[in-house]
Amino acid sequence: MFFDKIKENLKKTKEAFDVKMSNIFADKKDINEVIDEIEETLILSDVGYETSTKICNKLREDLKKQVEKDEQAIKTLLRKEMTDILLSDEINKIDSIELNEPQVILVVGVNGVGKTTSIGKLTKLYTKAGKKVLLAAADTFRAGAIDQLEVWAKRNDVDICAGKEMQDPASVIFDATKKFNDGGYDVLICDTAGRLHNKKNLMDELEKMKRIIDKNISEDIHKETIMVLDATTGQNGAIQAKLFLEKTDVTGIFLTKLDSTSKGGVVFSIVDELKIPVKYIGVGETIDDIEKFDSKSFVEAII
Ligand SMILES: Nc1nc2c(ncn2[C@@H]2O[C@H](COP(=O)(O)OP(=O)(O)O)[C@@H](O)[C@H]2O)c(=O)[nH]1
Ligand SMILES: [Mg+2]
Repeated sequence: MFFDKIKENLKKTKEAFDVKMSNIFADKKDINEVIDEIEETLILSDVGYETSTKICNKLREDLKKQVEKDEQAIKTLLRKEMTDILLSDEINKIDSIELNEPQVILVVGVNGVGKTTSIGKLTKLYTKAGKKVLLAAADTFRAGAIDQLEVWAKRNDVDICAGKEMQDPASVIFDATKKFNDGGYDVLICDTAGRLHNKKNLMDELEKMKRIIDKNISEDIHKETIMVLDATTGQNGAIQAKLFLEKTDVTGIFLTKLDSTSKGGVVFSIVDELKIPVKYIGVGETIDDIEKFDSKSFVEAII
């Protein structure tokens, strides 16, 4: 079952909520005490202080209005409040990636978060949907990064525009946009470098790549900037994300490594604070370890 698979994939994240939640309800306590402990559990699961408080304040309000206050009733309300955080109006306004639209995707994020791997997974989704995909290896900072994307291109049997080590990444993007326009492709996915030690350069580089995409790719073609975040870094990842956001218009998040972290609660604070939707989650290292993010199933899988 799809749902069981999500649960299994999100095992660590689920445990972080589950075990603590059942302990809360194990001994009979005053309702306020229960909610205080839920709040603490949320904070410990990396939901973030402000977001946890927001969820629990709403929960208190909800509970005032209803008579049922047993474990099941509280959990149902909690699920609703947590789902609402992920589906707030502002987020709904942002379009989600449609597999059917022709599009150009710029993938950004710091080193090691899983950019290249996630591109490999996305490529499989698009090719499975019958789309012709082109990859651009614009992480020219190390030769290894280009080779790594080439391996994913081979695995997916798609074309790739690969630059040389230390080539200006913007020139790789330039070549890729040209090939995309001339070659009848549906989707172009661009890998980028993520070294943070030279932040200004990195941000300037990203801006330049975006300018080239905007200039060379027709307005009718959908453009996305996907920021990849590593869930195991919890609240630090959220801070990292803010740095990128100062400079780039990120349209969606790919949250990786949710299979191996108890800090999956970070999804809630990211969406609540940054107002950017999580579009995909990574739940392992292989090509099929990707899920399209769905707020309701996510919440139901962890609580
Ligand atoms: N467990 C797990 N590992 C992942 C996931 N996504 C990526 N990785 C691993 O994270 C490491 C860094 O990935 P890479 O794609 O090279 O990151 P990049 O530097 O951002 O391009 C690799 O060992 C990947 O296999 C995921 O969803 N789950
Ligand atoms: Mg990489």
